[in-house]
Amino acid sequence: MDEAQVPPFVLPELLKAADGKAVTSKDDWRWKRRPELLALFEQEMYGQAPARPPLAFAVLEEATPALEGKALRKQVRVFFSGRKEGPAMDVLMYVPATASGPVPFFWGLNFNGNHTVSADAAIALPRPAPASSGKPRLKPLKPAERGSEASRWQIEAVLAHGYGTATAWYEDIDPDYDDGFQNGVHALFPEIEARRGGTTWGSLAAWAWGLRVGMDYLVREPWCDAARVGLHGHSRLGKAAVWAGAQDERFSLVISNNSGCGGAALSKRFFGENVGGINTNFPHWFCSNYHQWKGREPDMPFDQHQLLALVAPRGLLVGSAEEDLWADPEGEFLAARAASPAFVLLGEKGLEAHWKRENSAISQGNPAHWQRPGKHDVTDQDWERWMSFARSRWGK
Ligand code: GTR
Repeated sequence: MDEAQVPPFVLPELLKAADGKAVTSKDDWRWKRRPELLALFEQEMYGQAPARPPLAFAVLEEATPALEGKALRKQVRVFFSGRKEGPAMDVLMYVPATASGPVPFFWGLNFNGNHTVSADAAIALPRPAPASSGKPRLKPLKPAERGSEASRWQIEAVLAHGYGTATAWYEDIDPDYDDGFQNGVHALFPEIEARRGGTTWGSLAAWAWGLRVGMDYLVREPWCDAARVGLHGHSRLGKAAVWAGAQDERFSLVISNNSGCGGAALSKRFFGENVGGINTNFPHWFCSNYHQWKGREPDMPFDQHQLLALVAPRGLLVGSAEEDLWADPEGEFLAARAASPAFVLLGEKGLEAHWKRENSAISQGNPAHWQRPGKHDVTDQDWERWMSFARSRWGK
């Protein structure tokens, strides 16, 4: 990965509609440009998801004191079929024990099961994936240890700031391997699978759909102040979070952490992971139309700044890590900056900073970008920045 190899590139227009007319007002954005960009990303990249089911859930655990009295914990199974059966995700929630009413929530998927986000022994273990008629996994899942990813969740710190936190295991929504879309939520829609084509949803769209189903639950959850839900995701789950947050305006802010190619990073910089590589390594992530852009980044009629702009005027924080070159920190920053005119059009401050290779400061305004030293990960420093950004949006 060599910065000198980055080709010259021109980004597709953000504030010009497909008919060539300039987008100059909030109404132009809302009624014309935003829907056309959403359709573009749906058709060319992530694929089209079906309507979400009517909410169906079962309480697995009622409010229970947890974390040495600092929290209340609750666990709820949210079904994807619209009935209390079939594929479902288990949502784990904590709120501060001192909360006297609904609190703002952070909501995000985890990689290895709810039991990894805290050493709390009462967290239900993941259920084994149901037997599927698809391709079996090449490698079985490694059993993950309780609390093994606690550093990525910082639950005590989140609670100390007065916020709630909710998470579910992403493989409850769709197992992350190329099985021909026979398992997970794809299997719930055989009529879609029977005519799978270029715009049919892949796994990222399924995870994004699951995040939105989770929001369908959170708006009904008495613990949650549904007007202040921050959606966050790291890496592939950052890609899913950005797509869900772009589509669903109920999320008051969106945090993309190290989401890279197919997430916050510009594809046309062709630095780090690229469209060819990601589709070869993860053929099930995107819709098959996206595969046609393998090696053709210069011809792509869209790029990720246009996706980030769909979050406007809600809060958007793009997080990068200095050593995470695979995700292209500079491409993540430049995408946020190129998305900024849409935020400004909608009354936000925008992102005016210039790129710095070593830049551990958060840029002010919205969208915001933050880069910390270190590797591809989520750290306590990230969470402190996310929470100060949330505080700037949500108030006390
Ligand atoms: C990598 C992939 C990235 C990123 C990452 C992750 O293998 O190339 O796009 O998604 O996995 O999710 O950890």
